[in-house]
Amino acid sequence: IKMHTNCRGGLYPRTKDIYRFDVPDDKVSWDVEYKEYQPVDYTAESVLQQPPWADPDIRKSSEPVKIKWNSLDNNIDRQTFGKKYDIYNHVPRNPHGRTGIIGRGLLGRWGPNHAADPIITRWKVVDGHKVKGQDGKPVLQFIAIQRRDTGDWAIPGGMVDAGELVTTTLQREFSEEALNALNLTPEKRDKLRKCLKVFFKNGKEVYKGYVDDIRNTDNSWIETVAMNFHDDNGTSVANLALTAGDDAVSVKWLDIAQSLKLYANHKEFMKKVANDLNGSW
Ligand code: RP5
Ligand code: MG
Ligand code: MG
Repeated sequence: IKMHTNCRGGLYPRTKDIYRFDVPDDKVSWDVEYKEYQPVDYTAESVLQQPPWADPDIRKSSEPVKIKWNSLDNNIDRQTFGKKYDIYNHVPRNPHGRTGIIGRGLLGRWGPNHAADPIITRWKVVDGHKVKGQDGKPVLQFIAIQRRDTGDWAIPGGMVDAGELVTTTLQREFSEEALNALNLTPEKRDKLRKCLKVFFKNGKEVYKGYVDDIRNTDNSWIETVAMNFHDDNGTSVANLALTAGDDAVSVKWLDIAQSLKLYANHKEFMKKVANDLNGSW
């Protein structure tokens, strides 16, 4: 199990005064005793209001809440891609260790919160020729969005809605964040959906598992499925006009290279993509 770093230390996102309890590297693992550990308890107001994507505050409710941990709970997927998570004090415990904060923070679900990340790639072409990187290999580009919340560049991913197929989430989030589909007329949106349906048929799994996301807590964390959709001759999605939408403020084709700085552990996914397609890194 890899140690998380983004969800440790400092101010919790979108708060003014919620600071994570310090967790040094050697105290991350639950197997190591940490007597002084006094994590802050924080769940955002937007989560406590219990929108459809959020669970009830099970620690505070008077009646016992029946949640099926580590399983498909009606249409909510509470399974992890890793080993089964443990339940401590009635709530799931982050399998990657301490984060300095308990409760759910900005996340709706106790335990895993499932996301999907569509990685759309093409070759970088200038004057009809593929551009080569320092390692002599052709340079790949992917569609990146700038996140409204942190300002970081990232994959246009998003959370899987209850009962939603991951293939649907991948297309929906890409359309919303990189093509601003939410602002299209229903007719145009429908046309777009049909076009994307074909392109999204040939996906390759890049990553499946825990995301080192700044929102993670001791009881709630993000897991994702990252899929690569490659437009090899640049004739399909590579030609779409990009417009940022929803929780994205900008969108553009970014060169895939080792120097990339991306949100969460998205850079790790890009390395895998470069390797899989034999592109420059
Ligand atoms: C990351 O946050 C995932 O990898 C995915 O890209 C994203 C999902 O959250 P939202 O974009 O919906 O905030 O952890
Ligand atoms: Mg979104
Ligand atoms: Mg998103």
